[in-house]
Amino acid sequence: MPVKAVCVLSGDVKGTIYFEQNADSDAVKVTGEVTGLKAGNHGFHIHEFGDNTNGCTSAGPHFNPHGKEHGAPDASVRHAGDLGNVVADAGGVAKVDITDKQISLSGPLSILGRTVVVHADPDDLGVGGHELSKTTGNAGARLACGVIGICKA
Ligand SMILES: [Cu+2]
Ligand SMILES: [Zn+2]
Repeated sequence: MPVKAVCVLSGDVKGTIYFEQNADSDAVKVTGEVTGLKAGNHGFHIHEFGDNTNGCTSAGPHFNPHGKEHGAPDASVRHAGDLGNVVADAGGVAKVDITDKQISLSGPLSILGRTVVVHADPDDLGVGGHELSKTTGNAGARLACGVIGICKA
């Protein structure tokens, strides 16, 4: 049986993100849609805490169980939560279709109970040369967030 999870993003920017992982697989499939964005790239991460008491701020930093620097999804040095960018079209809609092996829906790398954050700006994937590149990708404000919860398999 696969494990499935869902995250509802709310705010001016909205979306629903689905997560699915087969029992025998180390890959998590991340799909869904985000609307209400400015066209272009927007940082898309798993942040450490499933705490939205003070809005998206209380979700804390990027999920980083290995104590690494921020990076691109395909880089060897990255936070587990670094899923890169989603790309919004001219209508402000970003389709999400990511497969990632550094996150999981069970065990020590589990993202259940953590938060998805969509940012105002592009994630520079750690190579932008900004003082924030190696921690946040300089992705700017947190436009929308939501806690990742278990859903019916
Ligand atoms: Cu983020
Ligand atoms: Zn990161």
